[in-house]
Amino acid sequence: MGADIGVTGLAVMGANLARNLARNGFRVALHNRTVAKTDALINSYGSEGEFVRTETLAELVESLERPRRVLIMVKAGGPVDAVIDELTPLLDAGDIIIDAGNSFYEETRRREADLRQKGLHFVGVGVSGGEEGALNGPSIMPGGSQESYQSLGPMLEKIAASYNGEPCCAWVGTDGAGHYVKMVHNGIEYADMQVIGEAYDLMRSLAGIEPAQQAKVFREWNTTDLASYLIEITSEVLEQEDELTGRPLVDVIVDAAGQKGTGRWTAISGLEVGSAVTTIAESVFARSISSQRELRKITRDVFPAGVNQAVSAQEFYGTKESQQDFVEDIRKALYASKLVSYAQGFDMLTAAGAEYGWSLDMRTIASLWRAGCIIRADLLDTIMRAYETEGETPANLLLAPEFTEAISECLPAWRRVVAAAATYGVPAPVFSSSLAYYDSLRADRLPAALTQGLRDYFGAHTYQRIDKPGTFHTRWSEDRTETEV
Ligand code: NBP
Repeated sequence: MGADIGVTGLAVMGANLARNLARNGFRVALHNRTVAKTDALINSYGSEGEFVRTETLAELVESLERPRRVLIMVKAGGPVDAVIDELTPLLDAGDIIIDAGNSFYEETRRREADLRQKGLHFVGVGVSGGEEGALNGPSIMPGGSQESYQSLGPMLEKIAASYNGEPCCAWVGTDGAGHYVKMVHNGIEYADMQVIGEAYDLMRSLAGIEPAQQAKVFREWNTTDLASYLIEITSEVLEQEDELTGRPLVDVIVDAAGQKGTGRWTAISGLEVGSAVTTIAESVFARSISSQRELRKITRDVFPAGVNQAVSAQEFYGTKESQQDFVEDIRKALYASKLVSYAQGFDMLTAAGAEYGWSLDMRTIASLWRAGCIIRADLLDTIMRAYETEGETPANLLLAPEFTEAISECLPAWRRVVAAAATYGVPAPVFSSSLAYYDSLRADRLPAALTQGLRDYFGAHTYQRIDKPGTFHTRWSEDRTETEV
């Protein structure tokens, strides 16, 4: 009997996915460029299920049932192409190559089109949940052809996380749709972490609440509509004491956030598909600024930090209970900003669906993120409800009744927090830009009218009028009369 699936690339993610497949009763053929990794996996976990050891890709392909399914889990970029190039001549029409790494969706689209010509299915699959998710049940976002999902879907659904008995895995759309959805997931993840970071910073800088005490605050918040995996683990990180110094661990960690690229891709794609993902982009920039440590040091010497920050929330609010009020305000600002980041994420999915011809179902996408992945949150149930009624999809998530209500509820607090941050010089880029996004969407008039006038002045870019159809230009350098063009 041949193996049900082959996995090539047995670093942490591939090894854990292979184990997950085997634990779920699938016969899994294993391959890794460096054979020692294959042996290490079999030696340590061989008893978990049925594994077939192979040393070459030819052997891997040889060991599989037809249609063959080969899952690639190697480093994104060149290595994926290298493996595909070696695999392709070994496969037959109808076989399926699956790329479950964090590939850029445009590369997935290119690879899919290329392999389709050769009669092969290429399925780009977004996998979220890190190492632990890969082993015990990740959130899985497959793209590729619907036909390939017939063969692959049941396997993926079996190893995926489940939420109320429903698998967090469903076909999301053709070619690169799976990797696109995963990319947007990561963009939202960047924003989720940044809003949590800003809440922590404001509580610390303006209300003097120490990390251990904040751990309790976040634990409490995890019982509110903010309930989510990231809020839960924030309390664990904040209460951790450094073994070496006895200080809160968060105080000895270098304040420069790393990034592997998916957040940046999300921001770039937002620009490309014409979706204003300001909150997500701002989160990416916040990480970039954090990493400019030398520039930050020089700037700090010129404009010392903390000079205007050493104020208590009492000064800002002027009441005795102000610290508690301030914390509640921050919770609301966090929630409202989080809603904006999800609204932007779904807005860009809608725009990308139109751009790339994917029939993305927003309700399904929200359902996939409810378990197994990093952004799992109670909020996703509310988002699903917003997309529940067919034909009544809100133009923007903020316009779904439950969100409209929540935003109105949070708004005064949100404004107070952004004002406090600006007044006392604590950076809160995402709280502020989310609020600006909301205010921009609801403004009666935007200064874009003036922008259009300026563009017409220096570049004859023309403008439209509010009172009649047509395109107009004012002869700025001549007699300043208007012409219709
Ligand atoms: P890595 O991204 O560290 O890649 C290591 C694997 O790639 C090894 O198996 C290595 O083989 C193989 N490889 C490389 Br490098 N170049 C190769 C080549 N030219 N030909 C064949 N194999 C090659 O592994 P990972 O951290 O397990 O991640 C795998 C994928 O999953 C990535 O796309 C990653 O972004 C994505 N992902 C990771 C996480 C996470 O939490 N780590 C979460 C979600 C998605 P070797 O052993 O011979 O060097």
